[in-house]
Amino acid sequence: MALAQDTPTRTGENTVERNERVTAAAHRIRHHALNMGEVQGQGYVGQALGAADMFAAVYADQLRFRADDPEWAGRDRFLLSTGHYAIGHYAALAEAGIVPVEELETYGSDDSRLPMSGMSTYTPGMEISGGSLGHGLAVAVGMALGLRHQGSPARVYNFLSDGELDEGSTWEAAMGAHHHQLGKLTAMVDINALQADGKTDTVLRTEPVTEKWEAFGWYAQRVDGNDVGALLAAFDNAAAQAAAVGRPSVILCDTKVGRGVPLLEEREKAHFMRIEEHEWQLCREQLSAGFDGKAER
Ligand SMILES: Cc1ncc(C[n+]2csc(CCOP(=O)(O)OP(=O)(O)O)c2C)c(N)n1
Ligand SMILES: [Mg+2]
Repeated sequence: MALAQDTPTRTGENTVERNERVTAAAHRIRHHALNMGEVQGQGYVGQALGAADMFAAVYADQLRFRADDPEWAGRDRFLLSTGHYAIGHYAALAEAGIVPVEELETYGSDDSRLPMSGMSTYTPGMEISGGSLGHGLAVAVGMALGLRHQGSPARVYNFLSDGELDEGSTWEAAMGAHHHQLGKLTAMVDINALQADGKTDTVLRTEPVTEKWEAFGWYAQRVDGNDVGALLAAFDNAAAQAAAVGRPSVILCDTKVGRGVPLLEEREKAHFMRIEEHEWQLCREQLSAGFDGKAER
């Protein structure tokens, strides 16, 4: 069983080993994402690369799940509100052993279990259908309440985008989570400073983001979302400082669209990328060179 686990903590692992293990998982997630993107020749590849470290921190370190039983009642729930980030999530599910790696090449094809936008009815491990932005946190709040009612120890994670902070429903849910003292709820926001219509601060200015979440009663941390060590430390802090007192946590992650592939990091039209046939191999080479420390950054 690949990374399947009932308890995320690996005994005997030191901080360096933990960081290296999760960083390697993030690297494989990025490779999977490029391979999936190539199937269609285009897509939300930049988001998957940007958020790969977040997906890796969750799937390789935090979540309790059983790869051979994705609906195991005791599992932690990971809710992807941003259906268009499905490439990143499928790559993480493959890394976790929930979806076979070979299946990734069916991405977006007819009859595939991996549609272009995340849908719970199609994909094992996909808890919600998330294409309509701004709903994931409310579902996560309801799920966390329901699990608590059942006496379940399971935790709930919601992955949001910075565009979802434009939605009033996100903030209503944030108030509800605080009101109900949902200490087992963790939100992760991918602040890639980008939305479909342009840069986030030109579409709708949401800063100062950390202070807003704090004002809503959450334990809020802002980290470099492409720094695995910082992400893992933030999860540790959240568990130590918020969960025990019944306070929901949010980890605000500054990420770079296309991270790890310089060719894509520089793209102007980054929300939905079209990548030429000859560029995919170059992308993979740049990714590997960066990981092996051969690229100049
Ligand atoms: C309720 C809702 N409104 C509008 C859209 C159309 N839409 C799809 S992606 C997107 C951008 C949202 O921002 P973000 O998720 O931060 O974009 P990214 O970082 O992926 O570029 C929008 C407006 C949608 N899916 N749902
Ligand atoms: Mg965004």
